[in-house]
Amino acid sequence: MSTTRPRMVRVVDSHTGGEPTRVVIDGAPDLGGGSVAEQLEVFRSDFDAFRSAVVNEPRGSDVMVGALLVPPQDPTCAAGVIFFNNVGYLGMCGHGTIGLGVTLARLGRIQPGNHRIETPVGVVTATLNPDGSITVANVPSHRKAKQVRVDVPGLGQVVGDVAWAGNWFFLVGEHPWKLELSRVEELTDVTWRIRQAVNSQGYPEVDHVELFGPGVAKDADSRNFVLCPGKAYDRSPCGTGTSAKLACLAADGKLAEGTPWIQESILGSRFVGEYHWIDRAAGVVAPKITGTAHVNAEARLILDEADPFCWGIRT
Ligand code: PYC
Repeated sequence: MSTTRPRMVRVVDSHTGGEPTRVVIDGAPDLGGGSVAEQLEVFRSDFDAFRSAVVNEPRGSDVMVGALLVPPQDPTCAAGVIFFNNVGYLGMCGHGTIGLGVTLARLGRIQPGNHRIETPVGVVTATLNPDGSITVANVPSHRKAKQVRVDVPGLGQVVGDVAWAGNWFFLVGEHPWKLELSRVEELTDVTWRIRQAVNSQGYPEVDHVELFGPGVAKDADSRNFVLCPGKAYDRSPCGTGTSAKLACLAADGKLAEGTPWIQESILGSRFVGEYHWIDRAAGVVAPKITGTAHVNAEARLILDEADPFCWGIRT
């Protein structure tokens, strides 16, 4: 039996289109200040066990995304945030920013209007709209490589674009797979193989893979399946993934500036995206994503050193 008093961590859970976010609001380690990018490095090197304790089993699951509130360095920001998952850290997280927005609104920490938030990859803006939805103005996004051919063992050649939108994506539009929830195991298997091939064939930075197909709802422009870095699939349409799609559509001249793009997830939940050019010649866009989230738990996590799985099950 441990004599150390268990540590208590206050969290608020929400889901955005089915994808969970767990915001840590109290009991987190002190990361020492500085920019949020600098605080992420301290989190990664000194407190990675805390990440695992919050999101991994037995308290969390492979699909859980954590959000650690930290002091922003930028004085114009309402908050700083570091997003993390079952295997590490995210640059940005669109569904997580929407979850963070409804969480802060529930706690009375933000009112309707615009709120700047510092992330490790730049400042984003979360707008709490009068109807309770959140619009996220994401970091500048661009396509790095068009129509990259990769040889995927067991699948043959797959062609896709590489794009940055706060995380790195490989986006595949032409493929034989049906984007249906009942096929999640097959979709996970193929996107995992694609990711490994993309990583070994020139793009080691890519850690998300997206398959696109036609929307199922009449008004949807597209449906996607998004594989996240730790092999869980995104239940939402993925905010950074939808931003990456907007950057590719813009670069191909397939979607006009300011035109709404309805992106469905594999569950049928949706984000509405649009973009504006930042630098047309360089192909850099400012994407915006609107979605809704629902708070579904407020809890205190108990971190008891006497618990053999206090720091989560790490694979
Ligand atoms: O919504 O950007 C997103 C996201 C990234 C990973 C999971 N969700």
